[in-house]
Amino acid sequence: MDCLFCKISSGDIPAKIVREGEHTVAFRDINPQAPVHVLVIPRTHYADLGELSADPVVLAAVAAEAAEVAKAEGVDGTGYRVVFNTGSNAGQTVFHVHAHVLGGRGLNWPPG
Ligand code: IU
Repeated sequence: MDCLFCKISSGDIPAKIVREGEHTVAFRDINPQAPVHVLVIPRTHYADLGELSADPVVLAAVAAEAAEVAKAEGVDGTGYRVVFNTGSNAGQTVFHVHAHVLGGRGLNWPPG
């Protein structure tokens, strides 16, 4: 399968890796929308949150890793946002599920 995030996970395409675990890889977004903008992906390919939900172990690993990234990046105290854009209305552009971890500034609500 020709998937960019699978290639980042396997190391075939370089990325600014923040943390790696058994089930997940966390790397800096190439086009950051906040001072901290890290993507957490599962190593296994799932297209979106709906597919990932069928694997509760990996789903939990992605959620736990998002929290660990926030801690490691020093934004757990001030607050951060975890976003799964899912489908076209939400603006999902890469169909290997990823959690955006955003922080380091005030984040507006509701999002655009
Ligand atoms: P989205 O939720 O599917 O819209 O998010 C995809 C993100 O992947 C987006 O924020 C891009 O900047 C980011 N990204 C990346 O970090 N590296 C890449 O090579 C590509 C996209 I293509």
